[in-house]
Amino acid sequence: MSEKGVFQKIIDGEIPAERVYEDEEYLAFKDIAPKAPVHFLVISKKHSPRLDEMLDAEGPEAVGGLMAAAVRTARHNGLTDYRLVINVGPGAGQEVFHTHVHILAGREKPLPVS
Ligand code: DGP
Repeated sequence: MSEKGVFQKIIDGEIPAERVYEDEEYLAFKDIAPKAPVHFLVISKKHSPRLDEMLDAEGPEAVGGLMAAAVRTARHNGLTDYRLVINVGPGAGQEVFHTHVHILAGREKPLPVS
């Protein structure tokens, strides 16, 4: 078993995060280094390292479920216009290997997240 990752520690309450949405399967919290006035991260509580591996291991329902959780997070926080970003792999800027969706809002053109 590999060492517990930072997002798993957030799920388990071992490190603090400002939670903005949560249900049985998903958790969303504020990014520690926001790239826009609103910058949330949405994760599944079931760990998968990256989006392509999530698809292979769990199927398209898991990918769709994560995207739906991102939309619910946006709605829950009163957002109507926002950008969703998923970095897949280190070459694309992925630094945390627990698949996550960035929600960026509050700026006309949010900066890239890597
Ligand atoms: P990515 O580059 O796509 O893997 O994005 C990882 C994001 O995770 C990055 O924007 C910063 C954020 N992040 C890293 N560590 C923590 C943490 O301990 N708490 C919170 N809230 N966010 C974190």
